[in-house]
Amino acid sequence: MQKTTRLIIVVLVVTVLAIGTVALLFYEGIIKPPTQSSSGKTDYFTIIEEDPPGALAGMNGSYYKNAAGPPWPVLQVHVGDTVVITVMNNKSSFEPHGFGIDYYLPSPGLTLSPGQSHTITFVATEAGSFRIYCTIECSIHPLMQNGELIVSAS
Ligand SMILES: [Cu+2]
Repeated sequence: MQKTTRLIIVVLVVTVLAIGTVALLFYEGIIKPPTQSSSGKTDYFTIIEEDPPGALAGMNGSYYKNAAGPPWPVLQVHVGDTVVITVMNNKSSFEPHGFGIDYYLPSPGLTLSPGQSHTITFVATEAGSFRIYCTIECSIHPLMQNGELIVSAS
């Protein structure tokens, strides 16, 4: 075999392996495709969940709000924004809590043990009001059903 032919074969093999590796990393979710934000804006939120008597009991203190009153917590974004929400079940909690958002993170959503946190990222593609709620039966469940994500049409 000629030297040039051997070199071409080596280059081809290395190229195929490199493409295969990148494809595998995408497939395994290690490399993520860029999120399609059309507004170029990113909105960051933190939701703390915990049991009473913590100051933020429920979701960001929803335990202390009237369950029939206005929604709490309320997250406001615009269509096209990238939304980054970090949800944490405070380590002072004695039980798991859940987290869901109608349409964007439907039930079963997230389940977080005491001390666990999780960050979700999505693009707000759909305008409207979406309920934010706990997805698992916890001891203060009714007081964690009335959050709201408001996605305004730009
Ligand atoms: Cu619950």
